[in-house]
Amino acid sequence: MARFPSSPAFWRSPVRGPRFTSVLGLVLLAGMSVLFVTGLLSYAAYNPDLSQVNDQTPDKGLLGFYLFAWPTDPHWLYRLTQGVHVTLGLALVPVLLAKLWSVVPRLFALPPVRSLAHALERLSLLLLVGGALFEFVTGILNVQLDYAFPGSFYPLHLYGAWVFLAAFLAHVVLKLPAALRNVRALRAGLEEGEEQQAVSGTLLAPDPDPPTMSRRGAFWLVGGGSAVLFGTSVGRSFDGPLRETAVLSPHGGPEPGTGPNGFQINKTAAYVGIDPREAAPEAWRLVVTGRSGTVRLSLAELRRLPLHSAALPIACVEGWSTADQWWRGVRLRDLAALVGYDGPEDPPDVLVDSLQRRGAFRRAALRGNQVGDARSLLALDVNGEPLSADHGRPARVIVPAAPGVLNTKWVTRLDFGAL
Ligand SMILES: Nc1nc2c(c(=O)[nH]1)N[C@H]1C(S)=C(S)[C@@H](COP(=O)(O)O)O[C@H]1N2
Ligand SMILES: [Mo]
Repeated sequence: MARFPSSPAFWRSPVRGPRFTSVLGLVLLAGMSVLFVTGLLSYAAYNPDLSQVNDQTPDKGLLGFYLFAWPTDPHWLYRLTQGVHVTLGLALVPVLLAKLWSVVPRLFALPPVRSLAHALERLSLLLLVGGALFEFVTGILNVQLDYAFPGSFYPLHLYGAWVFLAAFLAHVVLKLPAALRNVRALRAGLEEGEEQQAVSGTLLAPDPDPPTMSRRGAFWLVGGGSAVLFGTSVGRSFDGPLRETAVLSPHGGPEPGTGPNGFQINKTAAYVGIDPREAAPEAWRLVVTGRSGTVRLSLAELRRLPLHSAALPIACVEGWSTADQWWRGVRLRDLAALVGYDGPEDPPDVLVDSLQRRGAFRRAALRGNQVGDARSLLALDVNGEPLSADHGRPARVIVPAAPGVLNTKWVTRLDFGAL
């Protein structure tokens, strides 16, 4: 019988046991909760309910119940929430794998279904394990491999998160009491005894092999794996030599070089097919539309409007971000005022269009609270120099606290109040 995985005696690792599983389970309970919350925040940060332009899951229905106007303060908000989401997600990979390994005998236990309740529990486990693996795989592919998906990442990762959450809640309700009991017994230094075995069924190997590693050693291995992933990822949220430590992370794009424009680039002008003639300062025109009509501005005319500065980061959904850069340009709200929004009312939303004709990204919608912030700019300069071609020359949007994807580069048109 011991030759078949359905027999408890088939599983011989002395590391397996309710305590090992419980400790990992509690770490995942805390970690996955943070991932879930930061993930939902990331979705809200896109202004998905503002315009179809921003959102590719228009049929999200009730799942959008919690959406709110993403604030512009503190200006590093998305840098923090998304840095935590991606870095923590990567660091939890060893914990997730160890947890799944620790309970794998359960997968084979016979009979497969003992009762209706047992059948429902197994179904929830299928959704739990499937959901967790799906979220980790789609998330990691997105940050490592530049959106390698059939269809869009956002709906897959969003719907997957809700399926996972439903199963996760059921699992926590069923298992948390036993997990806490096991960990308390561990801390009290009790021998792993009959009670835990009764609670947790087949996890302790009835006929263990001699240990090659203590359980403490196994915890160190998992924790060490997490620490290595953390240490080789966290640098993507910083500039300079720290970014170089993010050896497992693609650095977000081509090497940005040095000088005022020497910070992270997502996609280059050449990559997205920007025609250098269209983006040339003499040929380029900005079209601004609004309540009172349409205004066309050359770059020289734009530079004669009041110019303002703001220190703001770029924070990408992929988890990397830059430190604050000094942007200088025309306030979005001043441009809105040119086309009829100069009264005391709330600032309008805006649809931003770019010169880009290739690839998925061309346009973005910003909400009134973002347009109205004095730090939201149509930037012409960064760190004291005109924007480089790759950072969006001649003009790009920069908004405090917003995800990088809303900071449209190579802007050609702003439609205020159009949504
Ligand atoms: N037109 C256009 N604007 C764009 C993008 C793009 O692909 N095309 N990428 C966005 C994304 S996803 C990010 S993270 C930021 C990156 O800005 P940077 O390359 O200047 O760092 O630009 C945003 N603006
Ligand atoms: Mo991005």
